[in-house]
Amino acid sequence: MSNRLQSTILLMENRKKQMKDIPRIWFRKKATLIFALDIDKDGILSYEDAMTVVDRIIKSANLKGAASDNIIQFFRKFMTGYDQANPGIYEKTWEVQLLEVWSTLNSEVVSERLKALHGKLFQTLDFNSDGFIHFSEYIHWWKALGLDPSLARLQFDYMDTDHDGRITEKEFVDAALDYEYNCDNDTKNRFYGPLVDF
Ligand SMILES: [Ca+2]
Ligand SMILES: [Ca+2]
Ligand SMILES: [Ca+2]
Repeated sequence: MSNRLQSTILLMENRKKQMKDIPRIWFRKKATLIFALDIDKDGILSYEDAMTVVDRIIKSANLKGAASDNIIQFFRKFMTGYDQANPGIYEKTWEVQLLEVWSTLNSEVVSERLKALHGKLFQTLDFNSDGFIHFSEYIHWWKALGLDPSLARLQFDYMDTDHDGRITEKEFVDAALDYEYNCDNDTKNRFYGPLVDF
């Protein structure tokens, strides 16, 4: 057996073992996230996918000026930043992307970055910058991901922990971080829609 083949087999076995270590619920949540954002369903979360989401939001919410610029800037910066931090990540399959995310999840840098990232996402989805995401704003994000609009209210109410009918930045970021970290099998968090099963 050639050395190259041997190391490929080793790598695949390693990967299989690593996959087994990941809690199934976490795996399902992240797979759901990737499937939702992988707009062209080619198995790879790419820059083009992200830009399609942006385009859909701008069109459906009829965003103009600063609101439209903010969302373009956010996704552009996020996708290029992610690519710089993980060179070649977009050429990798979602399974490999997931393993990489899992292996870095517990670092403090990553959790701070996730917090900041979702804070910014909140700000871009708060189209009128009044400090709250109202349901009328939220629905555009949900629809842009190609999710069933009739399920949007469930997730909105889940995030709205003080039940005042609007989402603050803290409520949004808490829900996003819960989605990243909580491995409770009964979680009701559907940040990226109904969980995929496989
Ligand atoms: Ca894709
Ligand atoms: Ca708002
Ligand atoms: Ca609230």
